[in-house]
Amino acid sequence: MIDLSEVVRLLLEKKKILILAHSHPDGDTLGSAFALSRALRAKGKQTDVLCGDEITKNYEFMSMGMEKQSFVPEFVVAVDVADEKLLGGELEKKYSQKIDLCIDHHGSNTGFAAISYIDSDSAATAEIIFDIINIMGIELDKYMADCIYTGISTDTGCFRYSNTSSRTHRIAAEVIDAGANTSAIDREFFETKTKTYAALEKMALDTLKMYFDEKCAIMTVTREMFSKSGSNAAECDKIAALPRQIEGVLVGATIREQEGGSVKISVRTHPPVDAAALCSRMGGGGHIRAAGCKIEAGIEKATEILLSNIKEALSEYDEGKK
Ligand SMILES: [Mn+2]
Repeated sequence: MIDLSEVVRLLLEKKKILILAHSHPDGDTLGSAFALSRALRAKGKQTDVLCGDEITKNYEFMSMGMEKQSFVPEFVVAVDVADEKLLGGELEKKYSQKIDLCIDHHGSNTGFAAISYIDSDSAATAEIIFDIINIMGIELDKYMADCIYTGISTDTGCFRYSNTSSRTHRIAAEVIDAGANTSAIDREFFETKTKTYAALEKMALDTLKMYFDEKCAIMTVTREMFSKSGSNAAECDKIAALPRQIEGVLVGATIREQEGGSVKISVRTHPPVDAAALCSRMGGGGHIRAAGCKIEAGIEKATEILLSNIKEALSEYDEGKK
């Protein structure tokens, strides 16, 4: 793998750089993309950020802070994108096999880009972007600071998840010194629920079931619940954190019904269960404590598949204890 100064050299030798975020965007992919975009513009580059899905209102401060530029890109960079498929329909079609560089922190990254810089020790891709900006010798402005803080805080559950390192806190300290509006960002992402999300959460919690000596909790979100609550996939990301919050639970999973008879599964684990390993058995991937997969089956069948894989993962652990 190339080192970060090589990544910086590659970026600085190009003039027109397109940055791609993953579909169903989160704070890290967008914060990383927009902070990098701003930094490259400070170096006199033309840049633009594209995302396959609409950018929701709580991230609008990022897109509205950077006017669109249109150009034919010389260099295409994907940030926080673990798999080309995660670019989403249109972008995947257009840029498949045409990504020059991927900057990411998913250990499960498929290596789809011509060049990849993957650091799975980083809690967020935004930590890597922070280092890139430093190497470029650019002073962080408030906009970049807000973007990077959003990426780091959202990927660490506001500095609570086990991926949070001393480096995470050091970078947070630096972006706070650069003017990041942490209290407003924390309030927006960790202390605020839309009414539609609250309604969805209530229905989803009603479906919660415990398995395997109550070490596993599973919640199901149907399409009907989306339409009844008025919520949508974009605002229901944080729902995946709920099952693991119950005491004694080592594996929390959320099954979300999709259009066309498939489901998306989000898995959150506590040690010693490896969420990425569990999801990779079902064709997905992610991080050690947070991962996901898609199953081409209805809720009932998908639940069976999920349960048998969780059972196996938990029994490996029980055997390890013997
Ligand atoms: Mn991330």
